[in-house]
Amino acid sequence: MAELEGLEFGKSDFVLLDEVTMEQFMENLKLRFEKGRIYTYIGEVVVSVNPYRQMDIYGKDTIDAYRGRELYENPPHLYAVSDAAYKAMKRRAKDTCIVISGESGAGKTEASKYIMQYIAAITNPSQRAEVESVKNVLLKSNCVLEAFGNAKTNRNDNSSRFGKYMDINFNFNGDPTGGHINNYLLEKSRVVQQQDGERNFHSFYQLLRGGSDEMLESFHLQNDAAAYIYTREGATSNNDRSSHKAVMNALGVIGFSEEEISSIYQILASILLLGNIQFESDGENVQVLGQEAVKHISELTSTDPDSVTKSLLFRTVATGGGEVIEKGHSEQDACFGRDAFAKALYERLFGWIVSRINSIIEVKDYNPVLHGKNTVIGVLDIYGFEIFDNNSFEQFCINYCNEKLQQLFIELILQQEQGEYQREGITWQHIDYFNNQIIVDLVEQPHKGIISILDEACLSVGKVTDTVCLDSMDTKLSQHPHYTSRKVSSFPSCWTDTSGDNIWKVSLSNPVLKEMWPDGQLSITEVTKRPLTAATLFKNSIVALVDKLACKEPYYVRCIKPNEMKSPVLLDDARCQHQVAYLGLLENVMVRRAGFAYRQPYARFLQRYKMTCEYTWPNHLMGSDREAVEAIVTQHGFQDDVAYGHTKLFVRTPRSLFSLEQERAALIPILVLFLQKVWRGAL
Ligand code: AOV
Ligand code: MG
Repeated sequence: MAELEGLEFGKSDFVLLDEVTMEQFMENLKLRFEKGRIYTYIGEVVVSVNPYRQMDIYGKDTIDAYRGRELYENPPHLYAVSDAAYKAMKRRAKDTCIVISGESGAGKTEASKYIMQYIAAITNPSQRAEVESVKNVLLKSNCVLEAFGNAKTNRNDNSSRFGKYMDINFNFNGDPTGGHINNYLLEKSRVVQQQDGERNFHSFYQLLRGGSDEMLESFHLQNDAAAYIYTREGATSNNDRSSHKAVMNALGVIGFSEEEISSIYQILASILLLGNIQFESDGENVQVLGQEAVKHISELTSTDPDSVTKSLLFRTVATGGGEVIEKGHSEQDACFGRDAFAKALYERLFGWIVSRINSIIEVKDYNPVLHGKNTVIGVLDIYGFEIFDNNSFEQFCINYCNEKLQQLFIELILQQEQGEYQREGITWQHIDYFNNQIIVDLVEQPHKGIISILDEACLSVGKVTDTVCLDSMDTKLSQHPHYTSRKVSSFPSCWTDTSGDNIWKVSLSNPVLKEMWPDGQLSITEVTKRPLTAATLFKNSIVALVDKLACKEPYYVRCIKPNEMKSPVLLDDARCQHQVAYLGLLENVMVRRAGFAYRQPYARFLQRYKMTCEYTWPNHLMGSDREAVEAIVTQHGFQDDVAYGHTKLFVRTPRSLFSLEQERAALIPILVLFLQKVWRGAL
């Protein structure tokens, strides 16, 4: 609200626009971007534009300036909302969450890291060792998860290929005591195939470029990404070398043992070797080409080479009579099985790393009676909305997840406004907005939605093809206003995740692999019972996530990607308008302004503006703060522009406060002069 930086930097809150139009919104966004002001508020929501350059706004001085301050006391910043979430958690014992959204490359992951760094910096002033260690693990976990869960895509060089929700637990002192990470659907298809110009997960290149000669030799690897089918599309870089070091260090700091760390890299190496295995067929029998690789994989995973070969060439099927027989793969099926197995290995490895981190940071020995309420701040950083040349199953899931979060944003922002007006006894005017519930329903409605329709199609008897999937959607959804028929590829296999029905009959002695496959066999899926499809499992996990977020006090960061070129100087109008529109930012401004643009507890308002009124300066003699605030408002003549709530003053138009701010700004130098004279004894 306060124009702390002067108007040459544009308006620090979109609520202050003269008119809420796309033109004015864009003009302000552009002006601020050009002036290096990447953050702007809509009330308590932070709109962030990716600067695509290093900004000098995250240092210790900035952290100190924001620590413990109110939102309007400083220019807009991630730190201000982080502090607001932290204060709500600490002062009011509220569980809060910070939800970061925006499309791929808009700056979500960077924002989530700054938020965590801020929280780490402002907590544990007494430097207690156990709290420092928790903070360290939380911060270092980012480095590890990025290595294994991020990759270069055509939209973002460091794109998150998994969703992450991290809870940070706090004790009654407001110091972190632990945390928990939930991960959502890793894009495992990337392990075996990438689109042109993209890379596999960073971890592979880091190992190949950064692993020591001895390490690579013992893994039977060459330090050349082009030598492996799974990584030959992307090249390694010097960054991979330094990142490898950082990841090894982070794993150690977090508390992974030496054995665990080598197992992780052994599994990565096995996946690379597995990808190079080829098959040949003499028309009848299929053979593995290159027994050497099989031997190396067995060695790295501590398994028996014969059973590895057997698992690559045969699958177990149940006959009509209930007998279980082994059936030879065709060459194509063998390739498919190999890739399915590589994907499963990587997915399990990633899941295992997350659960290992969780076991280290989980809050232990917490006694609520002794320690008071254990409160939580959740930080959500998911994969952003994306459209590729060929959108696949994973994009369907990613984009559905983004729709769900948009739905939550709509509900919570409106709910919050309404709730606040109700609590304070104020009536307000309703605003229309596009409710994307219809899109969410199209995807997830029982029986009628895409997930139900495809579940039914994919689990039916007989051969399920992409055409079968498409036909059943076309038949049932062609009347839906938001449905367009699009060609799909590889849907049935991804959808059910059972296409690689294949149990690797390999007994496990490697302890990490044993933990990854607690059932004792390297089974990709269970063949005995009909499992939930991957799509339904994903939907269930997202529904659970939304429930988790909905019961917390939310804070929002809405990230905008300024251009497609990663340029620090270009703000592409059309691209940004599109994002402003689908993020519902104009509606957000309208809702915020519909009733009352600003609200402030009486005491705070008084503290800030008491100098502008003779009845309140230096102290008021009225019965209550509310009466004192009434005196200020009346003296400045905007009594028709406000409403008095039970604990807060509500101001309808920004203009009123703006004039008050200007008066305050004009008075400050006079006041300073006055105080200086008092100190010098001149008065
Ligand atoms: P994302 O998380 O929103 O995309 P990132 O946070 O990875 O996007 O940001 C993409 C890139 O933009 C980063 O690697 C940085 O180079 C740059 N960047 C973003 N924010 C900042 C900042 N505040 N300061 C400087 N550079 C920044 V995705 O994970 O693809 O949806 O799935
Ligand atoms: Mg990201």
